[in-house]
Amino acid sequence: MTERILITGAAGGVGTLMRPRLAADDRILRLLDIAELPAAGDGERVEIVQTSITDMAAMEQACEGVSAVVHLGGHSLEQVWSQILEVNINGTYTVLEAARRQGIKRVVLASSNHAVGFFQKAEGEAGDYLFPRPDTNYGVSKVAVEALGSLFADRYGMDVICVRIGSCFERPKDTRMLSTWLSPDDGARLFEACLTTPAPGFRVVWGISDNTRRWFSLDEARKLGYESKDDSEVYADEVIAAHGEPDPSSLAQSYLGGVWVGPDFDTAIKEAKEAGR
Ligand code: 15L
Repeated sequence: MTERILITGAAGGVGTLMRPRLAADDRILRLLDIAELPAAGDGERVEIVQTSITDMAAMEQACEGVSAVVHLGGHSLEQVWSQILEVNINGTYTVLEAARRQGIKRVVLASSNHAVGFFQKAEGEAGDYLFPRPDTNYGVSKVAVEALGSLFADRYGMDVICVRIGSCFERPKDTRMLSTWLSPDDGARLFEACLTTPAPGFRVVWGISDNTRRWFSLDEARKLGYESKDDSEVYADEVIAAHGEPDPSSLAQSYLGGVWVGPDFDTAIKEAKEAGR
């Protein structure tokens, strides 16, 4: 039987990387984004929906005939509070509620390392279910995303898996990413595990590759059946040649959230200055 998976934020960085990798013969990908998406390629089994994740009627329609949702939509970087509140927090509520109304049983939510960014690396390997310690408005939204997922799992018996993604790019871009990298192929393996593992209930797992320098636990992700096949170490020489040896005293190396814990990401103060307060 052909299944239909809805991917929100399909035009974004992770969505674009997942589009070819989550394709399967017995699957239609319904790709949703507020931005324009590339049309279906030759033989590609996709449906394109251009709408906002904050539009309940549109999301209910987008959830029709869908067996699971991979929710990647929302701002992927720090933003002013009003944007984070509307797009990331209200948007996630809307996706979950639309899914519930359409009887969808499984939702995979993109969370982030920035939900726990103020934890120091010196505190040891970051375990699964680390208590929230967000580093930014964006980080707070990811905590809220997880809380919403928990609510919908407990109250409505939905399976909701929150993936605290490290850094999902084609290749690690700096020395921090040698620790936080999730290769696109591993990302697809992890999302497949999230979609297929039997009756997970509510889970919070790290989304990273089995990097030699990784800071995060893979235990809970492995329990879902995820097996990483990649390691950022193959890029270590070229990354270090370009960026220098990692400096253990830098923000990038001492906090899980890296430079996001620093003053450049203090959005409230920036907003106040802009408003002349
Ligand atoms: C994230 O959550 C962001 O969406 C992404 O752009 C990266 O900055 C990543 O975290 C990271 O920490 O590397």
